[in-house]
Amino acid sequence: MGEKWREESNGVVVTRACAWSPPGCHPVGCGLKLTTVDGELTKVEGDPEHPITQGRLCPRCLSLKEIVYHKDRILHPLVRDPKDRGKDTWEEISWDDALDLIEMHVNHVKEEWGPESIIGLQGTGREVNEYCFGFTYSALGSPNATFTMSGYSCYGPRTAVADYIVGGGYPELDYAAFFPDRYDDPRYEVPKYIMVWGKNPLYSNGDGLFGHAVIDLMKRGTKLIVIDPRVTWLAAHAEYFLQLRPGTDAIVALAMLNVIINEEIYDHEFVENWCYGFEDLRERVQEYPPERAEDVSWVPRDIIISAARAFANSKPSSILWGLALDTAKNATQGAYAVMSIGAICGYFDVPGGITLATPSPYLGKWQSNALQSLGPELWAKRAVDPEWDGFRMTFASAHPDSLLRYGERETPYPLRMCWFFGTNPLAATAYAEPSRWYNVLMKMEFNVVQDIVMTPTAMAVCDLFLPINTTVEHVGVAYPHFGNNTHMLGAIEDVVTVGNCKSDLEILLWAGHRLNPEMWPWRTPQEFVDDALEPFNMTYKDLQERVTVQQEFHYKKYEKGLLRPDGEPGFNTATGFVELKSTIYPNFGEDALPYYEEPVFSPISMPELAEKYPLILTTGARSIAMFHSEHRQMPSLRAINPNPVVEINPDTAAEYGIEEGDWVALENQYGRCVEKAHVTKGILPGVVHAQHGWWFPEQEAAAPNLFGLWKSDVNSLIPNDHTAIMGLGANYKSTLCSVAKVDSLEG
Ligand SMILES: Nc1nc2c(c(=O)[nH]1)N[C@H]1C(S)=C(S)[C@@H](COP(=O)(O)OP(=O)(O)OC[C@H]3O[C@@H](n4cnc5c(=O)[nH]c(N)nc54)[C@H](O)[C@@H]3O)O[C@H]1N2
Ligand SMILES: Nc1nc2c(c(=O)[nH]1)N[C@H]1C(S)=C(S)[C@@H](COP(=O)(O)OP(=O)(O)OC[C@H]3O[C@@H](n4cnc5c(=O)[nH]c(N)nc54)[C@H](O)[C@@H]3O)O[C@H]1N2
Ligand code: SF4
Ligand SMILES: [Mo]
Repeated sequence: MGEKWREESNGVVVTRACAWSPPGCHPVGCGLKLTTVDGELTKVEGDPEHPITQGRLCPRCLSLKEIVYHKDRILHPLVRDPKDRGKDTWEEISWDDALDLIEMHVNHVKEEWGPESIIGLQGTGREVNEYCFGFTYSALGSPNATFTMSGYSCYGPRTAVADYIVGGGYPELDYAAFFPDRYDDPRYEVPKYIMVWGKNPLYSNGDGLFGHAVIDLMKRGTKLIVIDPRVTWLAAHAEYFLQLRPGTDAIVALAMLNVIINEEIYDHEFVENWCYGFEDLRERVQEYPPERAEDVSWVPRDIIISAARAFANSKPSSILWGLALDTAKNATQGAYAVMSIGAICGYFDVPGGITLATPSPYLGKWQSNALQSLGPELWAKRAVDPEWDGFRMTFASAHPDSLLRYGERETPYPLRMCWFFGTNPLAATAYAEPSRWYNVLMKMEFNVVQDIVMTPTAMAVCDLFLPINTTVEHVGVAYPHFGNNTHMLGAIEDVVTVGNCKSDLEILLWAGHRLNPEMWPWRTPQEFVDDALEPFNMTYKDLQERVTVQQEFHYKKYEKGLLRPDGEPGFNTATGFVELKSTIYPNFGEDALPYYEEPVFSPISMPELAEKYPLILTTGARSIAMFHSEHRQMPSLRAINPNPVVEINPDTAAEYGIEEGDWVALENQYGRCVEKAHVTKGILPGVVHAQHGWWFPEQEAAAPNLFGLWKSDVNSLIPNDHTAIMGLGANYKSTLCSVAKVDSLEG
């Protein structure tokens, strides 16, 4: 230990820093050692002194140099006449002129239609997301900022469950991330089991979790229970593998609860002292014996029973819950059932269990001031359909599916300007049924995008392109779980400069200064970050010198009055207990207890449709080489994943005359897409898994091709408007399709 944050010798400078975005990643804040010579990045290595990643990096950071200096990067602001959308007629413009244009259009749309006609759209949890809602509220003056996945179905359902049921930040695997000595800290205990539920952390490192920690723990004796329709690496190394039909998670979880409750192997003391509604839950789970779960989910009852027993009888154990729980229609019920398992086994906030947290003060004050600046009248105009009170009460955000409908119907008000903050949603990423969004976006007066490369979304519908710099070109702070369970803060560094690119924050500061100077007083990103770090008695400079600062942590916070704002013991829920029976859900027209609901489109819910589209389609399991639609230009990464891949079981492939490497068309009542078949026993017969986010930067940019946007667009098969009652959940990982061999990608 003890290496300095920066060392220089003979003109070679080595800087230790943390990564976030761009290129895309969640705030894992992995440790980088960046070598620069004469202002040029010459080497990227893992930082062995980083407390969490300890020198390890995934291929995307290892190939950072390719991205930083890639020829496709946009190096100057670009503008195009809105009449020319889809044409490659971009022209360079100065930053000042770009800001003039923004000011003009924002003012015009506000005067003509009202500020609510401006919308701010974010994608996944990149750094810009921390600023873009506040910017939409306090600079653009609109209440309509949102994350554009149908049913807000990434992280949203899980955080709603965390808030309402658990009342303790985002519950996360305890991997000793808070402790300098990590696994050797005397307070820590290695989990006996980790239940990996609908997550593939080795590839995804989602939301701030360093996924490789699971392997660290396996080396120390942890065993796995994996719930996934595909045989991932972790599934192949699991003690129990529950290979389920996509979209049936809730029934598997309810059957595990059934076993744990009926066999009396739950933590009686925790349930008695800290849980509300246990008897009601006991009654509810009687409806879900393992036999019924087997029929529905295809997981053999014996495996459900043995996995439930192993988990409950092995203290401490933990749960990693992933995106597959969000991207189901009854997301808030599936995730609820899964967290209830953790609760009744007594694994919350114990060493080696499931960590809970209170919100991090980083940026909190600024975000809340920005929201307040809107005023109640404008806030009331936020696009959220009336039946989605659950959403309205939970998220300081517009609802993406409501916004789409407002845009389509032009009522109660039209949408006229869009600002894309780090999202490429037409490219089979955030949007379901993307062509519907395309039509709405084409009606806008003016669309602005901040990105690093020309994307299909920018080429199709944007008028002003603001080029941003990468994670090694600007100052910032990485903080895992976006403040919901933050084990460390990490310094993002500006070690090189490329072109005339600016950081997201710098652009927003400039634009904010023009549009609402009172709310945007900061002159530089560093000033802004210094202010945000004030609650930590730290400046950016202090963080830079320390590189990472681990946060303090206490186990069993519920016993010590550390979870609730009133300082009383208990959980930060309405009752003060973990709510095994929710006191809030019924207010939103939702059942107070977890239940199972078939996916909207499945052989059981739609047997006639399934005759035409007989296969179950799950999508978007992460590729290690790609972050959603990103990285398709990078030679080292494209070599790992050169084509869009659809995984098919050998039996299913034989039935349809498909062989390894064939191009195949997937089709359903919503749309069609072409991908390359990978025939593998790693997926259940009758189920196919298709990659998402595909476009082809090497193809023609201009419309109608738009970098091949619509060719491998699996999201054109995913329905919108099918969220659950609370407005949370969607169908990205469970719908129906047919498969047929075609000649080529063009097929
Ligand atoms: N490399 C890389 N990393 C990423 C991203 C990326 O694009 N690339 N994206 C980031 C984002 S935004 C997110 S949200 C996270 C998500 O990361 P994760 O939470 O890990 O989610 P996925 O990788 O989408 O899916 C995880 C697993 O769910 C399985 N699965 C599919 N359908 C079902 C189902 O119905 N039930 C169950 N139980 N399992 C199912 C898949 O087979 C897959 O193995 O990753 C983040 N990290
Ligand atoms: N079928 C299917 N579709 C899915 C999923 C699935 O599992 N299946 N997963 C979904 C999930 S969980 C999510 S979160 C969405 C994600 O959806 P999006 O976030 O829209 O994903 P991307 O297409 O990668 O868009 C990100 C864009 O922002 C740029 N970018 C990267 N970092 C930054 C940054 O720091 N600042 C700025 N300004 N730009 C940046 C990138 O170059 C890229 O063009 O996709 C969803 N789509
Ligand atoms: S998860 Fe991978 S891409 Fe993301 S910061 Fe860590 S090493 Fe980099
Ligand atoms: Mo996501």
